[in-house]
Amino acid sequence: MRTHPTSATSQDPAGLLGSGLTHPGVLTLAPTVAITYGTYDLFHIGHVNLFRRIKERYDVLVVAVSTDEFNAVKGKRSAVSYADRIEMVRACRYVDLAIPESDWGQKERDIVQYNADAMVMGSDWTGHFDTLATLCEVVYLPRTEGVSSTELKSNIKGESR
Ligand code: C2G
Repeated sequence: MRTHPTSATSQDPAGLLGSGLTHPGVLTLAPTVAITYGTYDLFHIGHVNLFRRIKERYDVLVVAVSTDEFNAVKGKRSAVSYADRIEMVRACRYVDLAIPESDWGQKERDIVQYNADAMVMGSDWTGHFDTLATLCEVVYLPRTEGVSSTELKSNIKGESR
């Protein structure tokens, strides 16, 4: 936890940082902020586990959900629309704020805008975002084995049976 002077408004874009901890003229403990990125197609336990593990380490979780247009750039096509995917992420109790992810370069901007202490991804992205370590902690957490949107899709199509 960081200590922080009371005037935290410019660093509190979503009113997450100031809640209940600030008293005029008193040094406050600013909550720690983590940000993560993904498609979250066919929202599953692997996504939930990642969010839960992040909230076990940080006070505030900001999740950037890839738009359908950005997924096309990533060469991915999701079964569930962006509008529904971000609503499902928002409905997860571990998530404090969900925003759109629309390009590879937005991470640097987001880390500064949300005053993030950490950018966290699952271990399948290990090493991919180390350059962000100049701005904040870069953390790769173990993936949940045995579940993925791709596997779910092929199960549904009955391909694996
Ligand atoms: N994940 C996990 N366990 C699984 C499946 C996924 O921990 N069984 C994690 C991934 O490691 C990732 C997050 O869930 O951190 C979202 O995964 P995807 O929706 O597959 O995200 P992806 O399309 O890889 O997009 O800028 C980064 C990209 O947006 C990542």
